Amino acid sequence: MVTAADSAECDVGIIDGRVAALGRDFSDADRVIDATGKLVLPGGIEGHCHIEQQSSVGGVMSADDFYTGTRSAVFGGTTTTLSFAQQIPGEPLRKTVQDYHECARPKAVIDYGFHLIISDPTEQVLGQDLPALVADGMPSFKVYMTYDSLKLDDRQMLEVLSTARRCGAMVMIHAENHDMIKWLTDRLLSGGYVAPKFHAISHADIAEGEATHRAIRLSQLMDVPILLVHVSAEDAMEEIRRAQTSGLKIYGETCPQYLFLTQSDLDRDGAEGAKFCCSPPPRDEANHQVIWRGISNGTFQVFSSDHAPYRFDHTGKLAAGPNPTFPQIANGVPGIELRLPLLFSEGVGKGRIDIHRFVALTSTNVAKIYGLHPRKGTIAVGSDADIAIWDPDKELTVTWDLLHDNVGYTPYEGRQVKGWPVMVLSRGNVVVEDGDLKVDRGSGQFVSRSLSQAAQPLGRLVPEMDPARNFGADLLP
Ligand code: DUC
Ligand code: ZN
Ligand code: ZN
Repeated sequence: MVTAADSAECDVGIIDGRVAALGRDFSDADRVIDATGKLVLPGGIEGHCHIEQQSSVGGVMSADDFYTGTRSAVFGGTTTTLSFAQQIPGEPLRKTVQDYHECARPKAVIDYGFHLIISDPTEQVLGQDLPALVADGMPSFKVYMTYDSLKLDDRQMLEVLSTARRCGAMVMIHAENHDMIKWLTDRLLSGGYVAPKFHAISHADIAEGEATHRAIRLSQLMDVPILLVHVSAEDAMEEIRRAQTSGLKIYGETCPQYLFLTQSDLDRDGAEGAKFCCSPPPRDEANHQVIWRGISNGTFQVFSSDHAPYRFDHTGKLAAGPNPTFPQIANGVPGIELRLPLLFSEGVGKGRIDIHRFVALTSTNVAKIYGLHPRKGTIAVGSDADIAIWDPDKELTVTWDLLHDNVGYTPYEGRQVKGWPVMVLSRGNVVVEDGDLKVDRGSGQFVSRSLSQAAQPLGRLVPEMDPARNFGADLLP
């Protein structure tokens, strides 16, 4: 049995869905699962995925609903998902969230929660709706610095950060410089450079670095922690590292596509490259090494899939036609099922990280940052019995046929992996066993989350925000 901190050769006793005891030779159980020779780990927590949500480009619906999305997650060792509830401008935020609840409740096979996406931070939203939803167990939201339909300007970002500080919520930030991307896109299109591979050129590495720097400074002015999501490259990563070294509460997330895919994957025949278009885009092998460094030295606390699944047909990647120009392609790659096996195989298996860091990155830190710990993210007395039993020696060649999503392809086709979850429990119920799903649709439950320590302000004010040094002006929320 392994957690982020410890390992022990022991039995795990489960009563009423929770871990009741850790010890030896618990014999009088209704059911005994023999995990000899296996690793018993906390179930993964997927902190970033898009399920039954429209794409930010083209507005197409994701290929996975809450049934196929959570089914795919659990076969890969994940027992909780946090997907997004995306604000629809003009519609009350609570109504939007209710709609996502209605989608998830009858379908999810594991527990789930929602982060809010705020694209229209009106006074009503910031003053009333968001604080109410935070109090209702959704203490995290995402904002975008790019995409025409989602982008907030710096002033709006400050208002959102100020609200987060007031309510104790965690803000996730998609950091890319919108105008750099737009300018590059326009120049590429007018030069006739329209193929999917030019998506990677338009979303320049320095556009991510610049916006990451700016997001950190905005959060510093407001004295509120932030989490930079889907970090792809050295420039952005070093901004985060520098901020952390100076003592700021800045968190970082990265994803499999920044370890295993490159921009060359976008350079395939016809529209095939569209399968690999995500934002930020995959970079190059040198950046893979950099991202591994950030995973092993603790710059990244969270490893997520950013599962944003679109089929390679008219419902998804090819919604604009069989040969879309790069800005017409829905952004995102699938990965919810392979997130843990890829990191286990290449990280733990190849000695880049130890098993405790693996658990921290994929489960415990996610639980801590988003207010799920200690109920989830660990195996401890009183925690939910969300458990993945891993065979560390099981070897597989990835092919989409093995997976349980509704996407029709995987960007990781043909990769060899060693280590696979062979049995998965959610609140003590066996969900996956012998390659079969053992529960019905709707067996997952919404998890109400609490405020996390990670999201609470540092209390370190820049001079201009500090009444002791700004002639007594009271500016903070
Ligand atoms: N941002 C995400 O978080 N996911 C998919 C695409 C995007 O831009
Ligand atoms: Zn994003
Ligand atoms: Zn995403």
